[in-house]
Amino acid sequence: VSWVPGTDPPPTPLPSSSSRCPTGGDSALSQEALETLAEEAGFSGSEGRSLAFTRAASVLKALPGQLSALEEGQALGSGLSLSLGQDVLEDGVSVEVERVKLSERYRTMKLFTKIFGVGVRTASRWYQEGIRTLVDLQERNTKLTRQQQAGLQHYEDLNTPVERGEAESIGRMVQEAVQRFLPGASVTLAGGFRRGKPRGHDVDLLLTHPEAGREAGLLSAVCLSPHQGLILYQHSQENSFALHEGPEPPGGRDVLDRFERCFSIFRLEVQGRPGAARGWKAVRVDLVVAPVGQFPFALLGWTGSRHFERELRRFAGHERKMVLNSHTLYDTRLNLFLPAASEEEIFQHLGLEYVPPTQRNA
Ligand code: DCP
Ligand code: MG
Repeated sequence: VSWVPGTDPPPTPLPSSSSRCPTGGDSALSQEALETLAEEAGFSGSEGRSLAFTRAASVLKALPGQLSALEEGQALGSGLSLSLGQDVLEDGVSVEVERVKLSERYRTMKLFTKIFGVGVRTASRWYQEGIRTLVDLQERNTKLTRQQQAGLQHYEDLNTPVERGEAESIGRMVQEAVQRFLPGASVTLAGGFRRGKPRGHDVDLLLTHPEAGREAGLLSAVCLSPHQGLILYQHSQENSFALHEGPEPPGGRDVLDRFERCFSIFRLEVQGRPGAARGWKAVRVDLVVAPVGQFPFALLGWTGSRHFERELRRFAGHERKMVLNSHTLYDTRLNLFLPAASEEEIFQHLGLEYVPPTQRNA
């Protein structure tokens, strides 16, 4: 059974685990290999397969210590057998990963989707139009949104990891601006940095104020007025969440939440940057404003990882019949919202032991 890119494959039974393992004998099945396959599946519009690979990568990350290829194969079996064709199982995953990495489509899709503001659909359209490089994009006068123009202009910086120190100084810059407009408001570093990662692709900052309602409009003050020269790009979205709308997850599938939010690119002064002619660097910053009553949910939702969030929400739904999102937790059996003043209380409502941010990296 082999799969056709763009379609989800039929379930493939694993060869008996005692005779061979799904990694194709001794070919290394690494987390990176699985992530490449997940990415490639996403590029082909096959979200189911992409998710299966992501899950398998995550299982691999969580496995204790050194396992034999066979044990590894057994642990990953169910997720992988659904996603890899028989031919891949036989030839070895590493052969398949190499094929993917060398393919023109994968390489071009990767190049384009790394532009801020470019998703799989746009990248795929450009690929079909025969565009292959960033220079092609410029020379052909391809129509770009303002966001994509900024993404292209700062392509190199935005694809250079943000160091923790850089994230912290941006946090302080925002904190100062916020204090000027709304004394008492707080700024919290969320995302991967809160999970203890030393570097990340952007800086996720969560803003709130201890008095409900005072936080409204804070972003336009921070994003638009003070540091004209410091913000290279920004677009804001107003808060569109209303409790009376009920417990449904906010928005469509692609909409994470409905907080007042500012997607921006900051100009960060950096000293002694090796090889750089200029003393600054463009950094992606997401600013999100949460009313204090929703803050613990927003913090939990914006700390990630994406995989942790997905699994936690799935657990809430399947095991507890509750709807968890970045705004609220709703109990569908009791028909009520469960308030929480901290992340700890959310875990308590879910009947789970508290998981500290550094253990949410799966
Ligand atoms: N998030 C989510 N679903 C999305 C977008 C975000 O659950 N569609 C949550 C989980 C993420 C957090 O928001 O961890 C921040 O998103 P990032 O994309 O910034 O991811 P990280 O901060 O975890 O990683 P990175 O280091 O790449 O920034
Ligand atoms: Mg982040």
